[in-house]
Amino acid sequence: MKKVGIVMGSDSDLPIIRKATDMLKSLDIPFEVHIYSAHRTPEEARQFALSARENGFGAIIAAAGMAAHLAGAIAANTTLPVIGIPCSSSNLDGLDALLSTVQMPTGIPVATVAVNGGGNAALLAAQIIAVEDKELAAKLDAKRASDAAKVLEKDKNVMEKL
Ligand code: RP5
Repeated sequence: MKKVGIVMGSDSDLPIIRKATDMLKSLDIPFEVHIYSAHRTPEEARQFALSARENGFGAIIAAAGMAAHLAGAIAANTTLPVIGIPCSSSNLDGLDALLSTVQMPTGIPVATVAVNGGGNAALLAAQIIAVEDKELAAKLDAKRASDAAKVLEKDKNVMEKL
């Protein structure tokens, strides 16, 4: 199976990344995590992106806050799908990172999830890898069904709480 590459701009982004790694672990998807910054270590971020396809990655998640250029900088150096997570690490609460991540120019796409959306970033990466992996696709279908069952269980019990 292809691996998911996860890059974060700083170790202060770890709580958001943990949501992604927990999700990938629950689906038995292999992943590799790095701290590379578009600004502080641009060359390492670039080399990671340039070699990602030959290193067995199928999708890359890039998480950064503030002037969040990491996902775009990674996407500029690979044609693998790149998923950006804007992190709310500043006093602008992630709006800065959201706009920096989502507003990519035509030609260099980044699939941007919600602010701090580590879980959905992992699920989107899983769905990309599942295009060529029927076993993983079946796991994703089963997860959707189980998530829906949990909501319906709560629906049954909600009146008792009120
Ligand atoms: C970004 O700046 C990082 O992704 C992080 O979200 C934010 C703050 O980084 P630190 O100053 O906490 O290292 O590059």
